[in-house]
Amino acid sequence: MYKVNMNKSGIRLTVALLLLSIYAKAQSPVSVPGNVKQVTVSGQQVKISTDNAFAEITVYSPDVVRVRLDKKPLKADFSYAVIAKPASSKINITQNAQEIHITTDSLQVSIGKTPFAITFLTPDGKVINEDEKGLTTSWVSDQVTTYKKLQEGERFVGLGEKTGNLDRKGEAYTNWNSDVFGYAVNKDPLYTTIPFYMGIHHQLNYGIFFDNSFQSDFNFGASNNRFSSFGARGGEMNYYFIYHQHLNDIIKSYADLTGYMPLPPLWSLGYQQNRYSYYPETEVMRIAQTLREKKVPADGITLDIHYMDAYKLFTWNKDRFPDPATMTAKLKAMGLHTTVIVDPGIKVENGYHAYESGKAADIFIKYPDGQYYTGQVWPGWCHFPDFTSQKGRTWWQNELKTYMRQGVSGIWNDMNEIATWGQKMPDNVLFSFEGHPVSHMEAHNVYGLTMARASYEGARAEMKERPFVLTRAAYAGSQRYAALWTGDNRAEEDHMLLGVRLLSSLGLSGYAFTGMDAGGFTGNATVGLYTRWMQIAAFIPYFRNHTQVNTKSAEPWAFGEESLEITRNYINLRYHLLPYLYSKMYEASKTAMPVVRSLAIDNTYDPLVYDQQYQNQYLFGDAFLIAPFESTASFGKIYFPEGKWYNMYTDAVTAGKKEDITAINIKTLPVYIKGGSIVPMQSLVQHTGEMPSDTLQLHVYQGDQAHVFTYYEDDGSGYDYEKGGYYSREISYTGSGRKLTLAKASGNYNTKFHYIRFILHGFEDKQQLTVDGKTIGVTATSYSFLSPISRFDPQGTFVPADSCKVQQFTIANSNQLINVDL
Ligand code: NBV
Repeated sequence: MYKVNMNKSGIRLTVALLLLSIYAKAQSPVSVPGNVKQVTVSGQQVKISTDNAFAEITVYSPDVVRVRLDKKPLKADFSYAVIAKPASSKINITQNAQEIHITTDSLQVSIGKTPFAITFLTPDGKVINEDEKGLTTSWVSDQVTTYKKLQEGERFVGLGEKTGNLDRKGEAYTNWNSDVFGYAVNKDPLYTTIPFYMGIHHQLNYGIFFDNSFQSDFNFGASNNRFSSFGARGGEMNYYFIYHQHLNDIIKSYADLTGYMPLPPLWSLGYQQNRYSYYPETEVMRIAQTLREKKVPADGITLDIHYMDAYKLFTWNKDRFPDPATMTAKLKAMGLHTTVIVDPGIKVENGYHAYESGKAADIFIKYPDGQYYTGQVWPGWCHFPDFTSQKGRTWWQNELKTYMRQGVSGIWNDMNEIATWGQKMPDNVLFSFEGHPVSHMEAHNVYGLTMARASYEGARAEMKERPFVLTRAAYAGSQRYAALWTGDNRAEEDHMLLGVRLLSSLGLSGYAFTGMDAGGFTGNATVGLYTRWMQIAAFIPYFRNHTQVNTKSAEPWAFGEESLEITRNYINLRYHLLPYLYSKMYEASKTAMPVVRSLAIDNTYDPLVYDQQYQNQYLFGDAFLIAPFESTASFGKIYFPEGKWYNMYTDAVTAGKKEDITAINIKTLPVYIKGGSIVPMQSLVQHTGEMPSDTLQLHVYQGDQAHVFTYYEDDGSGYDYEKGGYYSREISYTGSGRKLTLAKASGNYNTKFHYIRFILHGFEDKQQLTVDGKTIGVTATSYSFLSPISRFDPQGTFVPADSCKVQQFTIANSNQLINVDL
């Protein structure tokens, strides 16, 4: 206790200041949490009340900590994105007058008490991420934002399908799923909301997933040098902080929270032919036959809105498609799967069965006064199913049945932002949110996710095989249900390159099964652009060619013979690569490692990877370095990150950490293969239902670094793999140790490959080598990834494609441990 000595005027001054501060506080349009008043620790959770807020800090795992904060007591927990629960972890929580301290095996959290502010630190005390002092988290009306100190040299990657650079430093973004027909290359927002990004500074990496479905805003030091921030126009501050040393582990932790993609059916990794729209049936069959006649391998044909009767969902236009079941069966017999587009708008029309059954089941979204919301889209005035209720999803499944029974294999969810002719949908429309009604403001960004969920769960329940589900709108977690494509791009060179960056950012944000409209949706591609785009798309998981109504034909044969030959070459290569791609998709379904893999994942601290002249480069899986350039470029500058890189066509080697200029021609996309890589390939097939030869070609690239490739195979269509019906084996290469080991195969599926042909790149010439202690003869031959392109050589002579000098040998596949001394 101490005594305060104050005269009267002093007391008056103090009172005046106090009143002023109370007044100022009452008047401030910005409120902050203030000082910590009460702390309750229970298990892995700390509950805190401050002067103006309520907080909850929960340890989800040693590397993941969740922060919730609101002006009101926190509501019951609910999320469409997060499926994880906190895992019991070894932690220690202490507190003193200044701070509350949480320690896990991987990180420390320090929560300052005066005022409330959070700092995340490494176990040895380095600051990974901290609230910007003085700003921390604050509210302006209902809008809540958390401000983080901008660290020196900090970079930001991720945030899903966002335009701009790979490094998002200096940019700001908004999340509000939007229908953006023919969007500009710098447009924001686009169709999806994936509020997850990673920060990189001082060799430290962290992830922040801000799980709030209201319209949200991110600022990565855009026109400010003080903070990065994330906030939303309603709801609570609710974010997950993830810390790992490597980006791939951060992405995996994010997927542990929000889920992994299901293993897609093999056919969906084949080439898929789209157009807005193929009709009538004879046209669909003509396309199918031409694919086969022209020997363009393909696995899918997609029907856009004109298959319906007056755009009414769950109907067929009987003049155009008199017998859909027979047509899908004929297509299937040709090795082609049918995907149909579905839009959420259900036409308001008495007697139309989906309208009537929707009303009877009471599944359409309503205004607060109980009247159905009516918005305009393709069929005219429509009601929209509420996919945020089980009732709505069950109704959808019931309607979807018709398609499944008619032999449809894929469901393409379009316009699910919700798009209502580009108009703003009213904020006061209500959604169930699984029985806790919310307004459109909170439901908008998850509508696409819930529709994708309804389609996936509905189709899966009605089919024996795995469905292919595609979505345009999405929220974090949509990867559990659907592949995603980047909507209505333009047939322009910069759009092709933007598309690559969108997919690479989606990959950094836990979305591995992605694609774009190769060739461009709006407008007409030049021959060069189309050809280059199809080459790139051959190295993208969802390989789709699509174009807008009233544009020129855009099938591979529509751009002349030379383009056809080049495009076919790359589609062929894609089919050769299916064992590699399927293994990588399997890996993505288990680890969330993207297949369009940003160079930032493996070379996080290499500044050149973020350089704008190299930021379009990516790895396809872990082996192929793709360098996309405009079709008009005759020279290109490429950055080779650390490692040893083989030109895919010639095997010429470039050392890593090097910038290089290369001549480019339209016949070949610049592709390089990393030393140490293992690439399983198969013989050419016209579709995935066709049996390749029984020899697996195993390409091995000499390199100094050790590498493990997990080979994965199953029936490609059903769910037996979940019960052991798969064939998997680890193939390890020791790098400088020069040993290659194929582990004993696991699973009880019989591989279709009875022989393995080893194709060795970059190894010294040997006539023989040792396999399992026995000597085996090796043949020096040449190998070419593409077939020769001949007809268009100016002299009219046959020009063989570049070929690699390789060494080959073949052995019977024993499925037992195989040791090769290279
Ligand atoms: O259904 C028509 C199109 C579709 O082809 C496209 O892929 C979607 O992104 N859809 C949008 C409706 C509006 C097109 C102007």
